[in-house]
Amino acid sequence: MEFNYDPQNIFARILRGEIPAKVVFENETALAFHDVRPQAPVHILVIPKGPYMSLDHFAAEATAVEQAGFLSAVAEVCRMSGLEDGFRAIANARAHGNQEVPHFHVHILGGRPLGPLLAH
Ligand code: DGP
Repeated sequence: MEFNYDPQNIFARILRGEIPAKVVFENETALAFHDVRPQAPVHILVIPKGPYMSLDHFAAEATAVEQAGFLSAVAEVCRMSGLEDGFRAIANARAHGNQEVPHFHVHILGGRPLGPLLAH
């Protein structure tokens, strides 16, 4: 599969500092910030700083350092957000995944019981 990253997507613009975000954590390879339309008491997005469109793109082409940095950011966000009772991590991809922003991101949701995985 060929991945064509759009550098004008909204998360690329957040990474360039062109639009603001409520950043909660940052390291060398990843950034975490509050989702603008929260769907749970905790709703944070973790994104890599590199130009990857989706989880499968990131898994296929990101370096080991980028992948480790990203997972480390996820761990730190969970630790700092009081998610001891649990959370859900969601990575939507492309049309069937209902992905709105074509820059890879993981939603970290929690702070209340989240119910079943999918609404039917
Ligand atoms: P997805 O469907 O997985 O691509 O979800 C994209 C999420 O990004 C959605 O929950 C709303 C959020 N979002 C969209 N635009 C912005 C923005 O400009 N700032 C922030 N913080 N979140 C955004």
